[in-house]
Amino acid sequence: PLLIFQTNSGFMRNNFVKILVLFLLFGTGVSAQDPAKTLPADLEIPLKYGAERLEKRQDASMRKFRDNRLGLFIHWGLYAITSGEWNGKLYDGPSSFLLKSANITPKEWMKLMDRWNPTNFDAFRWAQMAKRMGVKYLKITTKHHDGFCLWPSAYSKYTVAQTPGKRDIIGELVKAFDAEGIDVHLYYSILDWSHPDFRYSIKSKEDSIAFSRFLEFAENQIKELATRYPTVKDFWFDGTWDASFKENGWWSAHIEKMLKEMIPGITVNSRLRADDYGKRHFDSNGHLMGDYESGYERRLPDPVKDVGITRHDWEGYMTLPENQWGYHKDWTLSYVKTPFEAIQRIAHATSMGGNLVINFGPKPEGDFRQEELEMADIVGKWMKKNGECIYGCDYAGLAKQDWGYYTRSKDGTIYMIVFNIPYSGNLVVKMPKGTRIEKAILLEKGRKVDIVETSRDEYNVCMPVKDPGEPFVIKLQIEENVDVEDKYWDALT
Ligand code: 2OX
Repeated sequence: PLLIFQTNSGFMRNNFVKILVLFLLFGTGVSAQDPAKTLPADLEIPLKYGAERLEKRQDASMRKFRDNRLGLFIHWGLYAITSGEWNGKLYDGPSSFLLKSANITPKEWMKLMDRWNPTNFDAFRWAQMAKRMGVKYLKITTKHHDGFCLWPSAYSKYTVAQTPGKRDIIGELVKAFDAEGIDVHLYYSILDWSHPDFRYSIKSKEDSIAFSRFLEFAENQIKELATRYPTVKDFWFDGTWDASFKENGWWSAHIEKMLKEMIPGITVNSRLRADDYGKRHFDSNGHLMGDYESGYERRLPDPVKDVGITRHDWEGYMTLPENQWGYHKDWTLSYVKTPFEAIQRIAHATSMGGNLVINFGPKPEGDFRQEELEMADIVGKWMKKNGECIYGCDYAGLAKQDWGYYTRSKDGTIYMIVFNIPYSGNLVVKMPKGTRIEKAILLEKGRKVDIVETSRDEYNVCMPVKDPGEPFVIKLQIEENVDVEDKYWDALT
């Protein structure tokens, strides 16, 4: 039926066809996070605010972003003071949503500012903890949805400067983390519950004028952050899902361009971006906007079904409880992930060519909770031993096996990160045609591990130890372009 339309000429008709084709290909239910199906070039619709490029960025800053692999998210703000409780009632949703869930007015909420005085906050201690944990970057909330700013912004009256604490939290963190050689990424929420000009949708001329003023305010703050903290490596935007924002895709393209002019090499997340038609993350032609996909929040891509994500850079986000970002006093309300579960997610992300960011929500005084310190400690110890299978590593291109995850280093070494030990004691590896496993070595002890070729391009890697007591890593040295003697018979079926 499409061919009939295509015999008609004219630009409008042509675009109509393209949009129709887009609709037929993508439907309407495709989530922004789906690795994109792409169109043949001649079916693409012209976009002013779509993707900047079709391939991964390969410059030094992007390579550093990618090689970092493990990051620490910190959500800190007034919600830490409430710790999930309002007027004696405990709310089990995210403490950072208390303003909404407890129906608190911004004016009432901002009275918490009188109690912001984090006397135990020591940016250097935070940086040392991050170093011990093995994270290569920090993502810090400069302004969360409530609008409270952790830096003394000239454009808001809701900032640290108007609290008893006074200190510029962002400034101190940038200084301390820079000194430790840990990259700093700035989180900024567009969604703002306390700014009078914020709108969820544009229903009138007045809304339109107010939201334009709001975008100007946000731009001023973003510019202010980039000017005050020029050593930061990334801006991470959140709260961009509302209709008002989606109708202003031009602004998101403008902000990306502005930041890239202000701070050469800077990276921005796909969540910043909407295109001409309000399509987010991936543009109307299916191409990733921003520098990396940022939709895997509190979940990770399926290692088999979502393997298409390996075509893009991406970053996933993990909370310790089911859904708490800021400090909440009661962690019995949901399951809390253990350090080994976090380590499994780190391996999972790297094995699919992505980064993992683990979130902590410090207490109002500036201390981390016990569970977080323990997480930092155990993750750090594991990374210290096994980090070479994570940092600088990528998708290995091999079929997922039940024992765990593969990663591949730049020199071509394959890592097997083993989480599940089979009863047989044999770890199955299926190699591509024309390659051969030359040698298998236990990463930690450097000891040789037995390998048995079991059939065409298939091997058993024999379990080197009975119970290692923690996830362990086997390195495979691979020989490529080998002419394998054809000793196997294919089945006739
Ligand atoms: C989810 C459902 C309804 C409204 C908002 C959300 N939401 C908020 N999803 N994610 C967020 C923010 N992103 C995380 C990184 C946190 O900052 C969280 O507040």
